Amino acid sequence: MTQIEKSTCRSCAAFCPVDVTLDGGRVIKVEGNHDAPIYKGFICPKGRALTAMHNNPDRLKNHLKRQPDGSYAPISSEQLVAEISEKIAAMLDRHGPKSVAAFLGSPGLEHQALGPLMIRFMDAIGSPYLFNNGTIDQPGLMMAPALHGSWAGGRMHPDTLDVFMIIGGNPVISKQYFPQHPGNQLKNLTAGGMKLIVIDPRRTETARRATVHLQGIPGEDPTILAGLIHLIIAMDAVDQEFVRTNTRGFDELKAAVRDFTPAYVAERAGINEADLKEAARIIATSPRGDLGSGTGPSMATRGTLMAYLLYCLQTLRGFWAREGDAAVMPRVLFPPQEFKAQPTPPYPAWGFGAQMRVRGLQQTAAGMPAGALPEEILTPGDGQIRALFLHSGAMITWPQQDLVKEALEALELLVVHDVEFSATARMAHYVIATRVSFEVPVMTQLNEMLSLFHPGYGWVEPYGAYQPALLEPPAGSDLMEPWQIYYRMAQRLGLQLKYPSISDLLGIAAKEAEFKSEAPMLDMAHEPSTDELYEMMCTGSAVPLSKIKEYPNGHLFDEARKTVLPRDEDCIARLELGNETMLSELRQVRAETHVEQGKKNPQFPFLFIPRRIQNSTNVVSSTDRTVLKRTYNPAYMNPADLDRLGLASGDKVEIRSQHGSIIGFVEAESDLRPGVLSMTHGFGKNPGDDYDPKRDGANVNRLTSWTDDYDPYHGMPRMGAIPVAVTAISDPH
Ligand SMILES: Nc1nc2c(c(=O)[nH]1)N[C@H]1C(S)=C(S)[C@@H](COP(=O)(O)OP(=O)(O)OC[C@H]3O[C@@H](n4cnc5c(=O)[nH]c(N)nc54)[C@H](O)[C@@H]3O)O[C@H]1N2
Ligand SMILES: Nc1nc2c(c(=O)[nH]1)N[C@H]1C(S)=C(S)[C@@H](COP(=O)(O)OP(=O)(O)OC[C@H]3O[C@@H](n4cnc5c(=O)[nH]c(N)nc54)[C@H](O)[C@@H]3O)O[C@H]1N2
Ligand code: SF4
Ligand SMILES: [Mo]
Repeated sequence: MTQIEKSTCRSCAAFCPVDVTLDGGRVIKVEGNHDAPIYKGFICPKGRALTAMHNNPDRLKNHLKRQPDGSYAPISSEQLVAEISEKIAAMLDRHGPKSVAAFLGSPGLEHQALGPLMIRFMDAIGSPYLFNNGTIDQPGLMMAPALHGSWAGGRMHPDTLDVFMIIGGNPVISKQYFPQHPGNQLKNLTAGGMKLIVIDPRRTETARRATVHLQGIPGEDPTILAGLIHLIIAMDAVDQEFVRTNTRGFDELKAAVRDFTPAYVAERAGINEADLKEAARIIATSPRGDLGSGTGPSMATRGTLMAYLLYCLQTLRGFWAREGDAAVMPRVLFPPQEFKAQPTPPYPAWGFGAQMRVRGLQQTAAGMPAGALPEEILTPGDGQIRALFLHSGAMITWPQQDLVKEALEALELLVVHDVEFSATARMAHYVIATRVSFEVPVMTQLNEMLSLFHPGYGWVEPYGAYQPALLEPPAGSDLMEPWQIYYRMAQRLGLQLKYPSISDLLGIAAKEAEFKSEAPMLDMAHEPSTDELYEMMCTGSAVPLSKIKEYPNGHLFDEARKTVLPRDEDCIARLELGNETMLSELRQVRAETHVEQGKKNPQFPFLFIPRRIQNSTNVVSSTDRTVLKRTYNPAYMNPADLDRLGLASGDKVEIRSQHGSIIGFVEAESDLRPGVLSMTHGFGKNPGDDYDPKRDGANVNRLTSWTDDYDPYHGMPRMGAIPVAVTAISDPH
């Protein structure tokens, strides 16, 4: 007997509603849910691949423990918890709380109780070493509001925009911005008159819809943004009233962009001056707009400056929601919040919280610097990290794979949770086998939280959804949900945990304060269910979780809608246009030559840039492989460059940076700017493992280094605009 149940795909943060066809407890089909609001039934191939995920023959059904000879043997849940707890207790005793670290990667999306329990556990042992992907992703977007301040009224509603500009993001593929069926949303918005400006070295799926596409040199994003700000000021298009009432530092900003003339910017960034002016004209003449950014410019270094300038440009045009506007992203599963047409003042971006021993890095508004983690593990002495709870595909997704391997090997205890024996799981002392999507209840709170830190996530409208777990894990399996390790360790160590709360996941002082309430204590005698934890996490939410549960298709909750209120009479907060650290970095940009910034030289004549692909999210799992078009990640290059090198699509090449090299297969892509090589991450294997580049693809993180041009505050290294050389490899046949 087949039945159709409602659920949500968690394979990326778009959280598409799905119809799951079950046959006797087995998933046989996953389709888009056409009864759900906003999404129009959309799912991508990864959503359909959830069938394969649930029937994955390689799935881990038992926890694993590494044996002295390096092999792995099954271990029961009880034994696993006992052994890990014992080791942690001894370590805390001997080396103190800083010896234990935890890292939360994207699997936190699939397991929403994981992050909150992890925070509470780390809190209880007193370790500040709680890391997440934020500092190898788009940390600038968390630093910028700290440096500039943010707008308590939120952004303008997409349906009301005259212009949307995206710099180095590709929503059609990534769903970052317009997450609910982005292709369709962008089509409708542009058909309705919204102008789209795209800044990207590649003519992307998104750029095809653009009115203006600036196909600039990778890494020149601060230059282009400074040029746009220069033009907006020169065109007298600054929203004077808005700037007078709400900002300070205009004159400093104006002076800092003075020499970013259109001619200079066009020449340096490799774009057409007329196109730059047209982009500025559209922004200048649009009454309503919004500006977004993606991973491209973030990875090209200077991501914080890029994000800061983007905020400044947005503020100069007054592109923030005004009194009386419908507030976007009103709270649904968080306590209600008022939106006001006034600034939220800047707050510290760095200079607070835990200090690391590596390269002077410290806690920031974007979280603890993940960039210091491997070295912190490898540096002997007081404060050395000896145990790591790792919830990510670090062996593939972290920069400088060889150093990551060395660091993970140096740990006394590495605990990884996974659904298969992945590259990262292969490094662990203990692998916690866990439930997969439909075996876990799902709700929309985490994505709502993401929208507080990154405007490209969450729901513009008050959408909320919850669906229960649909399935039991396979018979005979012994699994844990990843949060359970923290609860059970706490039990064994006699620690009292507080109620789980997701809001301090990123450890950001100012944002945290917003939600800080007296957290009650968890019952440490009776382990809660995941559903009970969700209830706790939603305490005081604008819409009670019980109400959300009445709508299996998800729902727009009109009662959660908010209108932007007038400015408080006593509000004196101002947005900062003249942050001295940012403007001095901008002056430094202006003082250098483009060649210095890109570090391009005759030995490394191409710039390597990141991109994402539709059919996998970050690490390519065996489930993703069922929908991948190719088994490897092609090295896309402009056909003219291939001609010059005497290469044709499919040819095998060595791609070399100053840090390492990979084997790739080139592919002609005329949409790519000449001089640029574009390749996705997530592929490859561990050093030393049986490896075939055509079958497994290449780990592009062998081209990166943690210390290459790293941000002095959050530590994110260069992961894009990497100078590389490309040379043909002729295989003997
Ligand atoms: N299908 C799919 N969706 C995903 C993911 C995935 O792996 N697959 N990953 C998820 C994650 S973790 C994230 S963070 C988001 C990211 O979301 P996005 O940032 O939108 O991701 P990309 O699609 O890689 O878009 C980055 C764009 O930047 C361009 N670019 C590269 N270098 C530069 C540069 O120096 N300057 C400029 N201006 N542009 C540049 C690239 O050509 C590319 O088009 O996507 C999420 N969604
Ligand atoms: N060179 C380069 N490196 C990058 C990026 C880039 O663009 N270029 N992007 C960066 C960005 S933006 C991000 S966010 C990070 C992402 O980095 P990660 O967070 O590491 O990426 P994911 O692929 O989402 O993580 C999936 C990993 O978790 C394992 N896993 C563990 N538990 C579960 C589970 O319960 N369910 C599932 N489905 N899998 C589980 C999977 O086997 C896989 O190894 O990578 C970063 N690294
Ligand atoms: S876009 Fe694809 S992977 Fe992301 S939630 Fe939707 S169906 Fe899942
Ligand atoms: Mo990401």
